Amino acid sequence: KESRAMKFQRQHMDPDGPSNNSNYCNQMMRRRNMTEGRCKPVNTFVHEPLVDVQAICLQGNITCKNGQPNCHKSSSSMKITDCRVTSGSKYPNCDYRTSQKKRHIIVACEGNPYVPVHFDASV
Ligand code: T3P
Repeated sequence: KESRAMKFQRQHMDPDGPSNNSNYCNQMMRRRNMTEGRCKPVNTFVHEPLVDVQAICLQGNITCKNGQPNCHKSSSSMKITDCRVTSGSKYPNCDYRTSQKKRHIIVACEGNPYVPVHFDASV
């Protein structure tokens, strides 16, 4: 079974990306299996080395949106792409808007090793 840490990597890690095109989210959301059963409404891909994203778990500790204490905010801004489903998108034809940004990211970490398992926000 896929661990929560592996699920984070599937849903949120693309160190070598993005291929700079407006179809990035349409392609990646499908390729990473986030368009099965429904179109996942919002999802962020991070374009930084995995070790740098894992290191966020040792950086500023903050409260997550759901009230849990295990969120961490990156000390540097990171290259990301936000994917947001368009208003006209109709499952199973999931249509996304692609927006590239540089932001601090907030992830939830769990386990031993203590690694990212959820993407909480970018700021
Ligand atoms: P997950 O917990 O699998 O990482 O909040 C619901 C989902 O939306 C959650 O999935 C994270 C995702 N999300 C992003 O990927 N980027 C964002 O900026 C926000 C707000 C949510």
